[in-house]
Amino acid sequence: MLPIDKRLLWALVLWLFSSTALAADLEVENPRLRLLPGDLPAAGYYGLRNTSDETMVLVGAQSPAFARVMLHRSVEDDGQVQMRHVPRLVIESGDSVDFAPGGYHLMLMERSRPLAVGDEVTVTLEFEDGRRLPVAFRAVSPASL
Ligand SMILES: [Cu+2]
Repeated sequence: MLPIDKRLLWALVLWLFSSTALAADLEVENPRLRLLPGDLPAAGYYGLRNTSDETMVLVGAQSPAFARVMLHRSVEDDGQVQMRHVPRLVIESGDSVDFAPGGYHLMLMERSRPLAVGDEVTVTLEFEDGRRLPVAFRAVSPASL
């Protein structure tokens, strides 16, 4: 037997198991980050499919490149488009949600470093059951959307 701390080994096995299980349970399509000039908030768009047999509840996200990340939805109210904070987004088994202009989006505020078109930014999606899904977003210009 190798002199490895058993608890450490066990933690590693659990971590490997949980991260591969999550990757198999959710599919992320075309993750992209729309950059606006200056320190205006960036918007995160992607498709998210729940391929597991459980209901998944998205409750937030965070990124090392931004101080704050929120789940938003653009809604039209009396002819005016407004953004609302979405505290919980339920995705039933087999369903998918499209984060796209004019609907659901991630709002990423207060950059912690300068960003340019083409940069890769990690955004970690957070689920109600404590699961975390890191996703690599590509920064794009608003004109490309
Ligand atoms: Cu927003």
